Amino acid sequence: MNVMAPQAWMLDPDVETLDRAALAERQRERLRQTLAHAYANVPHTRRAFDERGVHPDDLRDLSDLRRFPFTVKADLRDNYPYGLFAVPREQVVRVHASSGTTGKPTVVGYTAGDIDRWANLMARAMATAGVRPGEVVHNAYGYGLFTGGMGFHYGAERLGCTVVPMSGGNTERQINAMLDLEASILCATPSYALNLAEVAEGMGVDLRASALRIGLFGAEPWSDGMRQELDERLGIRSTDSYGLSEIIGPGVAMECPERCGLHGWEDHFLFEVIDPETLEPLPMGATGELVITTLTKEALPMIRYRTRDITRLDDTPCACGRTHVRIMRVTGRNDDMLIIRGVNVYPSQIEAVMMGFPGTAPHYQLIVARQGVMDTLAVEVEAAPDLAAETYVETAARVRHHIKSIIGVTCGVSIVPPGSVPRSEGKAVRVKDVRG
Ligand code: DLL
Repeated sequence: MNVMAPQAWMLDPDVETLDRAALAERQRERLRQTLAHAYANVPHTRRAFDERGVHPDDLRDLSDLRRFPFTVKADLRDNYPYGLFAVPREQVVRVHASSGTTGKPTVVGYTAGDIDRWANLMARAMATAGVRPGEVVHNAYGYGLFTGGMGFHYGAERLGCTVVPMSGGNTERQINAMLDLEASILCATPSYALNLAEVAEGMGVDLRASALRIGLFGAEPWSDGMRQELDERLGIRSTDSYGLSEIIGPGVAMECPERCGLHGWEDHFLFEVIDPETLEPLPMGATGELVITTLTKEALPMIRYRTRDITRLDDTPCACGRTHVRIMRVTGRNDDMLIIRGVNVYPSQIEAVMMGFPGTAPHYQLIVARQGVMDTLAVEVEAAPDLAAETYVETAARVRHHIKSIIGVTCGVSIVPPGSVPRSEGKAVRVKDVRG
């Protein structure tokens, strides 16, 4: 095999380029410790293992993990708020929570050691995207219970950057801060980054001429078309960042400048892809649901957490020299999937085909309704500022035909005037469900 020499600057070169056999050995050791820790300290886990007839000592090889039970979001909800913590609450120095769309939020916790490891991982991830010590990082991820703000904040500080802790909202003020403080790095959801680009243009500010050079975007699905749009309008190179609160927050996986998938940090997490129907692990490269086991978490170890995110893994060498497996861009979640007249559709697929369509702007919303027993989909997409109102109907017909020919789904399309689709300040709400 042609082993590539490390070419990129790395924060932890020894770990980031560890050969895959050594990485697996490290995972095996840490997995055994994690299983023992969870079994000894989390009653839910002990019960789940006992019911399945497995014990942490049964894990001899990484492949034995498939015998252990999954953890799902409902387990967190049923044990709300602290029931899955593996350490006394007094040792938990921080909690975050994810809002979820229904019912109670899920609460996640960190020991001081967890926070320290998270900061290191975030620093590594940010360096992977190309951020260097000494840069000014404008952090527009929301601060608070959401993990995005504080995750990137701690990582940037650990890397040796100057952090501007903006959070979301107050968009004009953000533009001025970006210019005055000479930010070279922007951290935000892609939908909020687009909002920033638009507001800057409205203020007559050309961010392409500013110090900005890299965007660290994530927390929601986004298409390559959206990436191109952001790169051009902000004059940056944007990278994708993936994570989820239940596992740690951001910092689970990060794209390097090669932009061919996100390096998942295998010294801290173990990744599997399963068939969501049979729940059996799939071979490397197959598309399915991502399942993650934490290997170093103290407060909230997670065993085989079903993320619901659809993706595939790639363990072939990356030109950057990192050996950690790549998680391909997450295009959607099992539970976001719409079934329209028998065709499975993810909102991000619609974005991918509409982005850059002549006469339209990159702002859209999907409306799911019900007609009899069938779900119906309507797409509202904004007109480009220079599109004449008389041509809205004709443009809508062209968009409808384009979606039908590429995705195979029939949907109503309407072109709406510029500015009428709500703008995002964090994670965009793409789907309006009026099924009742
Ligand atoms: O969104 C953590 C995060 C913050 C990641 C900032 C990246 C940047 P949650 O709020 O728990 O945590 O939402 C997690 O968001 O299961 C995915 O469905 C989705 N998601 C996160 N990153 C991406 C991404 C944070 N890069 C859920 N692409 C996950 C697509 C993503 N979906």
